[in-house]
Amino acid sequence: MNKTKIFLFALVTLLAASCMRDTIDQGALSAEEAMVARKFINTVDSAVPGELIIYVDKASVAMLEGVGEATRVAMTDIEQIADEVGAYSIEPVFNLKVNAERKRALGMDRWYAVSLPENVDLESVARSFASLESVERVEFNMAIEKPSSEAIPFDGNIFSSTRASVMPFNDERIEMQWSLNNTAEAHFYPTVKAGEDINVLPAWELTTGRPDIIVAVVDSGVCYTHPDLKDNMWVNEAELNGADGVDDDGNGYVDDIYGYNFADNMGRIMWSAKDSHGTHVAGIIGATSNNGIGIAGIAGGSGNGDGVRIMSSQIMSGSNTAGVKSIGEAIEYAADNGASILQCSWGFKPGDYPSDVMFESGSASAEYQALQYFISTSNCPAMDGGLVVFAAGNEGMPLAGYPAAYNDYLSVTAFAPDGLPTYYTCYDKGCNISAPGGEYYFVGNSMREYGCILSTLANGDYGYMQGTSQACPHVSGIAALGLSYALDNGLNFTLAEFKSKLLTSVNNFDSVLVGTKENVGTGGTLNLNNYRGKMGTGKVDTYRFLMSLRGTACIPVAVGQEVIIDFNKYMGDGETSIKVLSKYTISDETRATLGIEGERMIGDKFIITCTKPGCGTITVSMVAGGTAVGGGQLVGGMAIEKEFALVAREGNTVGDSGMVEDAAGWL
Ligand SMILES: [Ca+2]
Ligand SMILES: [Ca+2]
Ligand SMILES: [Ca+2]
Repeated sequence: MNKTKIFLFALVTLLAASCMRDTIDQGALSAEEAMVARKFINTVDSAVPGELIIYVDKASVAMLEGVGEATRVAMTDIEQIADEVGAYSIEPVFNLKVNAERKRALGMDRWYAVSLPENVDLESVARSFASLESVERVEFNMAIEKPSSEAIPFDGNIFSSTRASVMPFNDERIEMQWSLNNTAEAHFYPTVKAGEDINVLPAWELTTGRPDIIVAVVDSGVCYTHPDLKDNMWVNEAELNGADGVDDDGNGYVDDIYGYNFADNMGRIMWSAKDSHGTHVAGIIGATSNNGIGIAGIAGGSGNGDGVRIMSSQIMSGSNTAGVKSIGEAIEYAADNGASILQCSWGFKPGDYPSDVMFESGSASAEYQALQYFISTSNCPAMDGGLVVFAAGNEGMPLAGYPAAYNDYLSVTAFAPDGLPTYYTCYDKGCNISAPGGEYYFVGNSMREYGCILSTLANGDYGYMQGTSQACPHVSGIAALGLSYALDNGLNFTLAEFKSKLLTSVNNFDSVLVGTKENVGTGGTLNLNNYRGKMGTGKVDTYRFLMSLRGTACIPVAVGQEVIIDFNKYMGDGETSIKVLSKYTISDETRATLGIEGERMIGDKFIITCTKPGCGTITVSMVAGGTAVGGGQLVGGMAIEKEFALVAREGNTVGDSGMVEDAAGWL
């Protein structure tokens, strides 16, 4: 990229006589030392050698930006330190060529990266900078933990089954995607359970995505030539049709056609067969659906070029993993170039969290600053802001990773085809919602992969992976469908509303968290009680989410049981002044889908049996105000109709009174 670099050596001769000072003031008072220590965002332990990030005061920004101007005679105290420690350059972390005004208002212009010889004592240099009044924070450029990208290649097995008739798309391998529609077929997993999926089939009848919704996959490079991804890639047309080596669209990045490669600092997105993590994640969200090949993406369209678009914001490349600085830039890039969902299946090592002091004082780090910038950027008219989705982490710890654990981002835990927690998923603190992440199982000594998630690989083929890295893009894909549906219907939400609707459109998790799970993945045993109330609000449900965006209450119904529905429960505070009439409509389609039997109204209670799992709607007539509808000169209530969604699942329970009890996730 063409960032203005401040080359310090240019000033060295000018200011050769400038006073040298001790880089470490050995005689400092302990109060001063404490002041310096408070400026440290993280520890030196995982720092990338030769790199340091500093957050400077406003006055210093003006001076540092003035470097190189002819009238400039003095060196800032920051430059003096940099000079003393032999720094090569000080350059702004963020890209002020785009949206500079907003970035300055947020203080993003105050982050600088200092490039140093690799052999300097970074901690001591950091202390020198921190001792300056003009430096408010110092951050070591820690690298993220490279997630496992081991995939088991697709083995050619497609289990023909009854599922074929219900899957709406013609993708060759859609049969193997249990997370889209789990019908409890044992070849996926020994203790597989029906309905433990994301309930996307009925949602696809409402929307399959939109090409104006952009999801940034912040990960290793997305293989944009993959036959099942190439049609759903975000494309920077100006660069595609522009000149090599030229920043044709002036966004600060040269040749960024499908995104930008921050790991290698170049426009070209890179991948290798062994480096499929980002490609796998991308396929779950946006593999082209209904194109006759491979798999279906959650928001991959209907085969008519109408899927959501994937932007590759690359932060890992082979053995290269980006540090804080490049990650900040990658997130900023996504915001500046149109993404409204940030897909993040990565995190820092548990020991690399910013200190508790930083959490408590609300002090930002460079990556936090970038994430907050993404959140505050609206690139889709259906949502005010950007949605950040993180994988909770695979350490099996009762704490989400960092930055996933921050309150502002969704952090996704992983469940297996049995609807129980996976052996690896993080849970508890900082975790928000659960989605299918998949799990291996063993038959004797041989490992079976069908319980994992099948998606695209960087060699142009397909393969299975497991992890919260796979659960996370399920939520990103569902969010992308939600934005598509909202745009289709002219709806607009604040980011808080959108997140709230997503987090409450879930199926109950806690009801199955009793006893133990014999761990098919590792041979160990999970105590399920440990996970109660700790897997997030519940298991994400795509159809419920779209209904929630539409403002239609979802009523869970147990399959094969007669249930009594009290619509009054869904009237909000209007219950006492709204009378439910014995009049309703159910479409033939809903009747057929749910296999409805024995339906009748008794008073204002509705009795129904759904013999098949599925979703449909019922419209009920009511009188608002009074007991009867008025008409002509008659004084009376107003006739209104209200739509409800019936969600019939095997897992739904009914209470003693026959009332549906599954309260979690109701609107
Ligand atoms: Ca460009
Ligand atoms: Ca170009
Ligand atoms: Ca496909």
